[in-house]
Formats: sequence, structure tokens, C-alpha cells
Amino acid sequence: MLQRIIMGIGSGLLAVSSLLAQSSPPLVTHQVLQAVDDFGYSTFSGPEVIRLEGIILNSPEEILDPEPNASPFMGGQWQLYLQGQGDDHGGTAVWMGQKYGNLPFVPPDGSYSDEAWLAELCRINHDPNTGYLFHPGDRVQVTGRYLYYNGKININEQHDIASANDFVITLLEPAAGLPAPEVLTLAELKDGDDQFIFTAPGGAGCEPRQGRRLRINNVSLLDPAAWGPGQTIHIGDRTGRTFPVLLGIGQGIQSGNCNLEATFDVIGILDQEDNSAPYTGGYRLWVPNYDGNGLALTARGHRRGNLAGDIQADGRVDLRDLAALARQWLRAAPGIAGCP
Ligand SMILES: [Ca+2]
Ligand SMILES: [Ca+2]
Ligand SMILES: [Ca+2]
Repeated sequence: MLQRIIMGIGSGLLAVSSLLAQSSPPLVTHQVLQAVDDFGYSTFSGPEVIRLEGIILNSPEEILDPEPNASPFMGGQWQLYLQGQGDDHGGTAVWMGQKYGNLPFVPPDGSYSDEAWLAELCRINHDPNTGYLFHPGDRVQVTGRYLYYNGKININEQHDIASANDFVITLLEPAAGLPAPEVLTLAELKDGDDQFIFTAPGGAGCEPRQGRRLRINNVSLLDPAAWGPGQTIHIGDRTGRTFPVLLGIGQGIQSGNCNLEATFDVIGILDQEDNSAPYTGGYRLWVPNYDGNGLALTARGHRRGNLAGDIQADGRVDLRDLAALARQWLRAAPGIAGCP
């Protein structure tokens, strides 16, 4: 542990100093960083490297698979959302991918090897000053570069594995707490024709809430057969409005384990990925994990019972838990286990 912390301090300081060497990056708000015009194009103009502060909203491995080569094109991927606090009404995703070399504008040797990728995951999952493993609800600062992609600006490495393009996340306050989700109806996000409201007078609309935690109450599931990890389902209300919900890959979301009541609430992160201009649609609510409670599509950490061996969380330790244990025997979480 001590060695891990010392090595973490060493590599972290190197990375921080290489970024700081380009002069001290300015602290920007999420709201300023995510500003767009009427067509959803970014209007942000700032230096190449910026600093951003916020609350971590998700465990990265519950929305994208960080395992080396997890997907044929981009390999492992890692993403977390930071939500601004107080008057900073915005949120921003921080993203890293393994196989930039498969992008048409990156040389083929521009991907991370599996070993280098795992080392990068170890670096960005931990505070460089203490070795602390980041969790949802932590307040952190990220220093790094950024790119506009399909409607929003992401903090990333600009798809370059050079260490000069590293982003660095540092801990400001552990366990500051997740922000309370803003409670909305679908009428504040969709119009009467069931089209996305981009922005509207009075503060309605999807765009001002991009990258933030939302709660939508009293909806029904329109396509229960679509339920499964990484799948998109649709919720609907009594006015005929609908909204896409992208299910994460948290262990609580498995094919066939949807037990939601006829009417339930959803808590998720409002994301935008609009793959064509204008960039005023393509919103979805991303729910990283589910704890199986039936009434609210969300996860609140461990379920009731206080039994560490109750792996599949039915309040009893038996052969079903042993089977769950056997399925994952000797697996290790990339970027969390095996870090120096
Ligand atoms: Ca946007
Ligand atoms: Ca890097
Ligand atoms: Ca059990």
C-alpha cells in the first residue's frame, strides 16, 4: 500500500507538472464549458488545457467496459460524469479509450497496449497524492484537454496516448455526497409531439440539464423485452411522452431480471449523443446500475440484510451465491486490482 501511494505520488506529480508547465490552466465552470449556440455547436473558446471541479456521479466500469479489448473498435473504455455545484448548473463527461489507433485520423500505432491501458486505468482511478480510489459522491478536480463530440464537450486526451495529453484527476473532498437529483416531468423534456425540447424560456429543456442527475417519477416501461446490460429501454407517461433510458452495465442489470412495478421512478444522468447536425437531440437518461427494489430504477449501494456473502442479494446465503462467486472466480477489476 505504501509503495502504491509513493509510486502514485511520483507519477501523479510528473503528470501534473507536465500540464502545469504550460502555465496554470484556468478553472472554468461546467456551464461555461458546455455553452452551445442554437444548433447545439459549442461556443466555448478557452486555452487547450483547463481545470474543472465537480462531484463524481458514477463508477466508470458501470457504464462502459474498461477491460482491455472489451469492444472490437475502441477496446476498453472509461467514463465518468462530473456535476457542477451551486450556481454551476452543468455537468461534463471525462472519457478515455484504449484503441485510438482505429480512428481514421490517428496513426495505427496510436493505441494503448493492454499493459499501458491498465496502467492508465490505475492512474486515473486513484488520487495521485494519496492513492485513494475515487467513488461516486467524491468532489474532485480534473485538469486536462477536451473535444466537442455529438453535442457536448468531453474532457479527454484528444485521442493521443502521449503522456503530455494525460488528464489528471485529484481529490478535493472524499464522500462529499451525490447531488440530489432534479425532479422533472417528461413535459419539461419533451414537447406535445414527443420531440426533445432543446431549450425553452423558463429553463425547461434537455440541454441545460446535460451531464446532471435527474429524477422522473411515475413512468412506465414501454419495452420490457429490451431490458439488459448496455441496452436502451423507453419510459412513457400518461401524456404519451416517451424518453430513452440507456441501461448501464452494473452487475444489478442482467437480462431477464427486470422487476419494475407497472409505475416507477427513474434516477439517471442526462446524456447527449446526437450523431447529426443540428445537435439539439439525441438525449437519453443513463442509469449505471439497479438494486432491484422495484419502485425506483436506481442503485443505492448494498441492499438490506448486512450479509457479506449474499452476493446476488436476496437476503439469504446459499448455493445461488456460491454460483455467482464461481462465475467470477479469479476475475480482477481492471485499473482497480493489480495497481502498483
Ligand atoms: Ca449539448
Ligand atoms: Ca494517457
Ligand atoms: Ca443470496
